[in-house]
Amino acid sequence: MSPVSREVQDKCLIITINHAPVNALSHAVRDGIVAALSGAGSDDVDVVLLICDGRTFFSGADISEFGKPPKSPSLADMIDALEQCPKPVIAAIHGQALGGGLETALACDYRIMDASARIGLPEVTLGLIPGAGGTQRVPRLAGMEIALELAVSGKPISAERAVDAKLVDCISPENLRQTALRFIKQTRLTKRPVREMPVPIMDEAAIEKWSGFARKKLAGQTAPDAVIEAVRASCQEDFLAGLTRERELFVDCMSGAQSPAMRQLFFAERLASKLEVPLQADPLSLRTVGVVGTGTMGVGIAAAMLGAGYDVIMSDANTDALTVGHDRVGAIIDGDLAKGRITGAEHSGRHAKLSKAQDWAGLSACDLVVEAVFEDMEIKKLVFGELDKVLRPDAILASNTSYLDVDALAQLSRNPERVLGLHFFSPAHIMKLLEIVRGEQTSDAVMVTALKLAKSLRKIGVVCGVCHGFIGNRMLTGYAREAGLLVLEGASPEQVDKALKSFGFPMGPFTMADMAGLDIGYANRRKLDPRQFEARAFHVHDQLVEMGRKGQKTQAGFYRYEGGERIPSADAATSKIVTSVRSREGIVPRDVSDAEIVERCMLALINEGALLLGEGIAQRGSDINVVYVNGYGFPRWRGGPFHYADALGLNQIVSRIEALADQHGSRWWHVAPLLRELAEVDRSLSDYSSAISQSN
Ligand code: T1G
Repeated sequence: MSPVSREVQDKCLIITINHAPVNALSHAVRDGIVAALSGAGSDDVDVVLLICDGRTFFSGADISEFGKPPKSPSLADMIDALEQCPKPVIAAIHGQALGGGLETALACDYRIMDASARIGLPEVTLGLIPGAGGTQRVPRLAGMEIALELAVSGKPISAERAVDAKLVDCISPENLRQTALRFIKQTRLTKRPVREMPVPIMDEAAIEKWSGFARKKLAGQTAPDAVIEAVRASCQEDFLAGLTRERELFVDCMSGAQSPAMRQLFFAERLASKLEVPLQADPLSLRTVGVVGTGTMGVGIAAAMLGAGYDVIMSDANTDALTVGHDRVGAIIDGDLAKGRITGAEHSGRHAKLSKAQDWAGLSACDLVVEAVFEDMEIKKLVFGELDKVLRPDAILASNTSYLDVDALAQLSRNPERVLGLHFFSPAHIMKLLEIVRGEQTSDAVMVTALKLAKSLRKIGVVCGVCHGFIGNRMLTGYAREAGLLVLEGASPEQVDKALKSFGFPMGPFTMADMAGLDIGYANRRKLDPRQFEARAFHVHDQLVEMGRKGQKTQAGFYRYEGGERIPSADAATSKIVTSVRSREGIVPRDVSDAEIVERCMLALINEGALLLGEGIAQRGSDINVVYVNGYGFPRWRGGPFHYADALGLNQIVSRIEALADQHGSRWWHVAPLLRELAEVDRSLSDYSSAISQSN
């Protein structure tokens, strides 16, 4: 059945689209709208109303159709049909009109928008540019500044801003359909195609501003420059020439390597929070969340929970720390109000939902408690033991541990099935990634509840099994190991950081280590079995810590940080330490190329990821892309470690790892069995799923 229906009411042809889940402009929708418009020529029709059922107006072109043979009518054909319709067309927008959805509305003669709706051009987040006239129509209606803001930032704007910018004619305070029909009755409607509006005035200042934004915030991505070029073309050429230029630039982006990488991530991020083997369990109800430990992580977790509407009770053995932590959460709420992110009502509501427990019993009403105390198993065991006594048997007990054995913690509970890991990433109220660590005994109901919690927090919940470091931190050990060994062999920390920053990371491993605190890794390594890691790779790290150089927090680590600033400067003291460690190890430094740095760090990351995927710690390969892009700064336009590996070619990776084993020994350089297996049958790491492999 077609997702497009039509009816004529008071000489108004109402075309209604209902194409779940988000009214993407799939072929059936395009075809249905073009067919419906053919009825507009009738004398019974004076005007056309285009409106969507469901939760939103068109969310854009159907991304899942990209890369497949195009099916007519194309989006451009549909947009032409709207613009050439002999009767005035009104678009009624609710939810979000995004990408091709907004471009469809711009091909209409009038636009009405629900007060809570938003419009945007997010194509750049997919490595694309608007390809259906958006870069030409928005500047004609609203000027270059807003066109560049929408198309380069990719962020939607509110109905209020849309009306101010003259992209939309009026806001509907309530029932959108009634408002639209009333507007039609009260307005002398004419055809007013945007393409006939005057050529926009060039705004070089806006181009410079948004080019600077792209260089800073979207470094390495090619779509931002392409979209700026397309918007620029709207001012220099007639409409059709501008449309042609937009099309050329769109095709360039579509056929490049970055868009497939970013589109793959779009779907991977939505797939990550689904279980390969669905669970038949209902989620538990969550209303009150306890957070134990009020350091940076605890504060972020509390703020995130408040932002999702939960009541939050904070607890800390140290009452001063509890007061400080509680006040820091309050400051985050106040900051959100000051920045206009929340309303006054939300601000006071969040403060009202935040409280402090004076003792363990103060947490007894919690439906979920997340412990975010110091990363020490003995301390965590103590906390779990106390919580287990005061919580209801069906209350969920979660650890925010980033490495430790969740199963060992579960053994301390009378109800181990209620225990799991919820590994947040700092700052927890901002970072989107949440590793949901499933213990051996974690119940289905707790897992389903955790996935629902992640969605309510607007985080990407990635399910993983129990191992040291779960997915992200386990892969990080290989990456950090190679970085450390490369410095021993002859590279400087600055060179390693620079090479990986050029690859696309926001910062290199040594800058990151300084930021996290070198003493954290130092303490963790002392708890590990020496066979579990390459101690040599961290001798410089250890010596720095023993000298009191713990990183940013002490204004010196691998780098120096002047005057409390966070800007790293190379430090001769570090070079001296590197030299002394090399001579102590009997290493004669050699030239190390940037290419070798990138290769060894990437292959270590990929191989460790393939090991843990083969062990079933991750459900699927694409989850590892999601974790590394959203938790560790892997460049989004490269799609994640496994997308990058698939692009390099798994056979190439296998042979390079074998060559590195010949050169550096096979203690760490041994090809993961799954990697070798997939290479042999020419399959993809990103597409691998443990469930599929079990069924095959
Ligand atoms: N195409 C296909 N599927 C889509 C889709 C789209 N445009 N948008 C969402 N989905 C699926 C998604 O995969 C998920 O599927 C379900 O809908 C719910 O999505 C020519 C070239 C609209 C803000 O970039 O931003 O137009 O997992 O979980 O959190 O110039 O979806 O349920 O199977 O995200 O409520 C431009 C992308 C396309 C918008 C809703 N448009 N979508 O968020 O739900 S390119 C976009 C979103 C284009 C033209 C260009 C969000 C949303 P499943 P969800 P949500």
